[in-house]
Amino acid sequence: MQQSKIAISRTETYCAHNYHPLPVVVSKAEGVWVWNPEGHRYLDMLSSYSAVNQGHNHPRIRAAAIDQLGRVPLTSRAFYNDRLGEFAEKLCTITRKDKILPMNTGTEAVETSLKIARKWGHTVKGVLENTAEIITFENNFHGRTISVISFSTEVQYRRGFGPFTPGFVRVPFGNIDALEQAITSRTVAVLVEPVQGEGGVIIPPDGYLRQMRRLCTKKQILMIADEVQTGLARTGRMFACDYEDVEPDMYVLGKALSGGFYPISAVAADDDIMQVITPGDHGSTFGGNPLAAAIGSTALDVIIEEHLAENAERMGIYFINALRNLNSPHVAEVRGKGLLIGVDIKPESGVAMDFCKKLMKQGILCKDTRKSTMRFSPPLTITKDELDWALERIAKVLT
Ligand code: IF1
Repeated sequence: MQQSKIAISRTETYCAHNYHPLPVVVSKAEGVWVWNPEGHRYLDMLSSYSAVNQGHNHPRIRAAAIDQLGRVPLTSRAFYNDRLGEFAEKLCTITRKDKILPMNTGTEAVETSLKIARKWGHTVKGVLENTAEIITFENNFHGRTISVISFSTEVQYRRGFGPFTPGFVRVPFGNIDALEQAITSRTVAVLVEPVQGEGGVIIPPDGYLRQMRRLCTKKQILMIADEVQTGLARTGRMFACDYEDVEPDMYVLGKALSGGFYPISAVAADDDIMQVITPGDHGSTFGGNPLAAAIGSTALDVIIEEHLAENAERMGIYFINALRNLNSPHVAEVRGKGLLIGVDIKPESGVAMDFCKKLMKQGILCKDTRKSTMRFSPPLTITKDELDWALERIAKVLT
């Protein structure tokens, strides 16, 4: 435990306490498995918050990264590079959009989509400058910047960080009438997570996204789908919107866009929207760099060629049914879509973190959210045998 203890104490001494991690140190990772410095193996059922859908350290993505590192990692967008075009074309094909705007973190891509929506509202829809409104949902999570937490409903994410950015309206998630009533002549967009991840794996009623799509089309409002966490096969389809055959006006992507090797994010939209951005309007030092493009291009290949969406759907159904069949006295509800799964712990049984700590002792890593929900989101490469290995241990803790 010596090396782990040293790693933890140095991190606590020299790193801001903006997280309270489980007391486990990961020093090696491959596929669904991670190891601590002392050689203990754990099954990772968080997947770095869905950034390693392809499994940790995927060899093909690693090879692409190493190859590009030997050429040129960063050029800035002041010049072209020979990798971005290929990555952009591949992502346009997958999203069925005309263009992408490459950024680095998910939050940056969310901010980018908000800027595009506001500029589209002012220049195309004709909303008076500085009056644009964007509708968001209670229990949302879209990142940590000041504008994004301006529309968060989580007290802790906002406490002490004001004043907040105006122009955002919040309505209950899943209620189409509340959404319709919140629309005004100044509304330019709706920002939605097709499944609310941090909110506790909240799945909206069937047809909700389709109704939202119809309403946005009718009212000339942009539908922005934040698929940073639900996208790229996590819920059993390439995008969670695919379950309802909904085409949002903008996709916001991140996390698994790199397979966990590098911060890569992007906004995808058609020309009639993306054309509002002209040279110099927006950007970032690392956005669209050749290393990110090389990694992202291969990360997308892996998702498609290894049929990760199909596996996520099949394994998700198996896993959810097995969790329900445990009939645990501590579990109030098991819900999920693909391998984005939430298990609600009954208040009388304690908080979800208590069970995450017990699972860690059994060699399984997962995370709680909103105190009462355990979140299971293993890499989408997981096999039935690996799930059975996990279920044996989860049964010990939950029954
Ligand atoms: C943390 C949550 C998950 C996201 C959606 C944008 C972003 C995220 C739907 C921003 C990021 C991460 C952030 C991380 C923990 C994790 C998380 F618990 F915070 F909400 F996954 F559920 N849209 N989610 O889920 O992307 O800037 O982080 O790349 O902040 O603690 P990012």
